[in-house]
Amino acid sequence: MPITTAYETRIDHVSILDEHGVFDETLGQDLISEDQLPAIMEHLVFCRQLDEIAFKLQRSGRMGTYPQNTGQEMPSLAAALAIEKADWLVTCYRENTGLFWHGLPPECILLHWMGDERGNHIPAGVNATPIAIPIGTQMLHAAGLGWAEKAKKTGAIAVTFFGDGATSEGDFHEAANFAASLKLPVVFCCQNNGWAISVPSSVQSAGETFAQRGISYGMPCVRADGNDLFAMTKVMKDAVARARAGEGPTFIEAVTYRLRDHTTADDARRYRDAGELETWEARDPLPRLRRWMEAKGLWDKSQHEKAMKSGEERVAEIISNAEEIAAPDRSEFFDHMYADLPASLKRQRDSKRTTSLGQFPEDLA
Ligand SMILES: Cc1ncc(C[n+]2csc(CCOP(=O)(O)OP(=O)(O)O)c2C)c(N)n1
Ligand SMILES: [Mg+2]
Repeated sequence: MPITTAYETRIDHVSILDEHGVFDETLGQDLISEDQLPAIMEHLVFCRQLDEIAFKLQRSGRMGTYPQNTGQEMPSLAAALAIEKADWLVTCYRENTGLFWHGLPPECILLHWMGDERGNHIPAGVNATPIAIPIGTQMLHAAGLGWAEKAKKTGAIAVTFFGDGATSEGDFHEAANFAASLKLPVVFCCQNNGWAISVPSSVQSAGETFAQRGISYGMPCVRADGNDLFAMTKVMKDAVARARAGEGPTFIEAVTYRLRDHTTADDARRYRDAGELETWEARDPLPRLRRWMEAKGLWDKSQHEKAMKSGEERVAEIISNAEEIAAPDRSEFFDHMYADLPASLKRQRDSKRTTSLGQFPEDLA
């Protein structure tokens, strides 16, 4: 038989709570405890409030730029629910819900987008990396972290997030190949939100799915409804268990949608169809979860109002913490460059002058 099948595969699509409120009891059973759901909903309400206020801060000149997370809250939150404190979240910039759940102070994110480098100072004990703006770099960091944890035999793993556009970067392919070949404890989660700024995902890749990008590296691949917290939690838990058991990485494609502009420097109305937006607004992950929780008696209007009020107060406090941080001293610029600062730089630090501003007076003597 000259022609045989060299390879065959199948990619599953996982959905548990769909946009019509239908819940798959078999798959959804015991995924997230009912006791935990009210705290999750409070968190989601708070994160969305922060997202909307961050937009307004930028519009009123109090923030440089900001990429809204609205609509994409579930994938990273599911990761945070599925991992342990010692595990790593290695993200790009639409993963606030997961980062905050994993312990990152929200002030860090605001400071980052306000242009304050101290936003990238992750507190000790929070295993997260600074959000990555150069597209794709973080996937390599996740492979490296996974490799280090494996070498140290800690049992900790790394979950990395990236967009559909980022899968076209060489960095993705290097990280995926490295992690799969060495069976590293890493989870690759692609948030396919339909767009890479103005490039639709249909132009980004000729493949039917982004999930299949992991196949060539020998990773199990799965697609899930990225607007369904339960589906995302299931695929994350499965992938985390594989990584933890030493079985190597998994590729997850979370099918979701960016309900706002790419960043505050964008106007998506210029390239995006209003009808498409409307379709995805009906799939908004927050009202979907809220309706289901209300129907199950796990949430009600008064709890929602309370969450909105406490969320507003918390957001206000976080903004004032971020805005009232004392400006850094110029000399701090030198503190992180060298273990032992060379004499010429010590001189610049102490005089607050560079030779380009003219010679030092003592040299003229
Ligand atoms: C290396 C690099 N190239 C280009 C850019 C400019 N840029 C910023 S976001 C973006 C699109 C990213 O799309 P995707 O990966 O789908 O993420 P999304 O913004 O949709 O979440 C581009 C090209 C960048 N930040 N870094
Ligand atoms: Mg995208």
